[in-house]
Amino acid sequence: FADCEPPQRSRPVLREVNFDGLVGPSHNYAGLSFGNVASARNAGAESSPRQAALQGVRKMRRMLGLGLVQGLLLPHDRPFTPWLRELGFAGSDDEVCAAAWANEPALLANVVSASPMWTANAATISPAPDTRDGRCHVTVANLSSMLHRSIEARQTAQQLRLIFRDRSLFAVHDALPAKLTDEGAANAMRLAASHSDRGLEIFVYGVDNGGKFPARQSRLAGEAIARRHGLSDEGQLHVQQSAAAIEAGAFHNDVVAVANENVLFAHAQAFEDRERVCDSIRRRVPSVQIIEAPADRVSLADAVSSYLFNSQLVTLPDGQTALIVPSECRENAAVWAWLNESIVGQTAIARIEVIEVRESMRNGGGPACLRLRVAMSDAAIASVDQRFMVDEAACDRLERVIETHWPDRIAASDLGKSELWAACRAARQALLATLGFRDEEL
Ligand code: SUG
Repeated sequence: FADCEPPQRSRPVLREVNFDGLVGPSHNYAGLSFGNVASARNAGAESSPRQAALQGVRKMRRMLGLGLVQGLLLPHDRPFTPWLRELGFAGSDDEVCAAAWANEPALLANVVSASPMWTANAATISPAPDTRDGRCHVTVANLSSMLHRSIEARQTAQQLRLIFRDRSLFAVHDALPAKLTDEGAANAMRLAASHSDRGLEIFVYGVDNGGKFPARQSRLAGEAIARRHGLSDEGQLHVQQSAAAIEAGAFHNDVVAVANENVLFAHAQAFEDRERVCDSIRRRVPSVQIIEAPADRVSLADAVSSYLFNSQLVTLPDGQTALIVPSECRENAAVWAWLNESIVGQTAIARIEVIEVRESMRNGGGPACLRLRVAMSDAAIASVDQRFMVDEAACDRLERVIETHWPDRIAASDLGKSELWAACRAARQALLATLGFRDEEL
């Protein structure tokens, strides 16, 4: 009987690839992100770059073990002296760093930061089914709200152009002008019947209205991205993040909401105009399942300290939806009780996996911050530069290079030491050599 049916128009099946940021050898706690309460709380504490990077690789292994497709983005060149040279510091690399440290330690801290590890902030992605020309569009984030993060765009663009090199399948756009503050996929969500279907892309922006913390994503940035990516009017929604969420320390939307296929998992106070937002989503994605945490079960403070919504919400190969939560969720009684009593098995979320990314969490970066998700067809996956794809053997290689070269500890006073700068450069060189990159490529 099936044979008599008209042939279905072929529509490629898309799978989500998570590109995790490998934690760089300079990972430290410099308290650089105003409005990010974890970054402020841990300012000056001793970090462990080696542990941080190993935690990241273990996370990638867990994802592979779940049958998911995994990629990675590389740590940037740190300390990034070209930026200090633009500010007028001169001499050898070490002289430039020493002069910056003597002049204003914060300047050096900016170019030492390992912040490119949070690849949810690398770019905004519009998968092929959503765009006018049928290509996957990528806009590099300018990250212009925070000085240390504004340094990232150039090196990020370079990597993304290497990865998504097939121009018949991908379009990589440069960052927007700095005034249109843009923090990438951390403030964008996509809802669709499935990854392969045309989706609704939700851009979440903040408004500065005299609160104590800055809004880091502008409405104009989301609108510009939707335009340059060629999204239809029905395929985009621009939503205001609630001022209460920003004030509680949700400096990105992905601290209070996450979406996957037709599931939206969010705190009830994530958006400014909750009813209207939910209504328009339901109208445009009829199959949507909205799972909300009520404030009387999970307060905004609990959401921010546990990073419940910074979990990865993923579809497993058997079709089940899993929530990959940071271990801090298990340590928060309210969050853990709510998840187990009301969510797992009672909603679309069938399963919870707990992972440990404590070193990153202490800078305000949970599991979802550490990954850039890109829904791609198998042909598109095959077209990417395979040096950025990760399997078990690649994890082995990464662990070996991290164990050999990543600093064990970094204390605040180490940032000004030439031994640390040399160690960071050598570690990155060893990584690039291990993965087969030539110097001039990155
Ligand atoms: O931009 N922390 C990052 C954390 C980014 C988390 N990303 C997402 N939510 N998607 C930030 O605030 C702290 C660096 C320091 O203080 O040393 C920092 O940059």
